[in-house]
Amino acid sequence: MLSKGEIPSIPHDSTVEVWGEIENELTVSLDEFKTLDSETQRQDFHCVTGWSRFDCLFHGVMFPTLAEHVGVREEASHVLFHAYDGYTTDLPLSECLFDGLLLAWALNGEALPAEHGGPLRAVTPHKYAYKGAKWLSGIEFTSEPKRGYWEQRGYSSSANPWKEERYV
Ligand SMILES: Nc1nc2c(c(=O)[nH]1)N[C@H]1C(S)=C(S)[C@@H](COP(=O)(O)O)O[C@H]1N2
Ligand SMILES: [Mo]
Repeated sequence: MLSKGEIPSIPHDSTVEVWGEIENELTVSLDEFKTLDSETQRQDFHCVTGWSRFDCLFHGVMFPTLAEHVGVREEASHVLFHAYDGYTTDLPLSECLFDGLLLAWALNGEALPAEHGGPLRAVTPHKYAYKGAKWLSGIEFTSEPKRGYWEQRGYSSSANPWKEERYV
């Protein structure tokens, strides 16, 4: 799977809403993301249908950095990522508190191309790639699991590629 539909048109000044079981609900612009600590990581990318892409240089904010910035509450146990094409995908919070989960705006030294989820996407090298929402519009912290787009259609919530967790 690549995308469930067309590349959505995203306003130039688009923002990401961060809400739910956190102390500071925020609306974050790309420029504001860029003021947080960020890093470049060399990552591989595994689609659940079998293809992989190796050695992608992604640059962005590590999820734990954002989690600290917004002050995650004890009640939070899961995260639902929302995207501008209506896509959603969920993960347990414990699986998000991982330095490899980047909220990325650059790929191989260039602004992230729209087809790969620009201006901002999540990348999840420890998970199948459907966990990495392109065209990110929101990050919701919840106290219970809420299923995402593919997860509602039978794909695994944990999606560990090393264990080949594809389906429920
Ligand atoms: N918003 C959104 N994110 C998405 C998808 C999608 O349809 N919409 N598809 C997922 C799937 S199944 C894969 S394999 C990767 C593909 O990323 P790429 O287009 O950069 O290769 O994006 C993931 N993120
Ligand atoms: Mo995929």
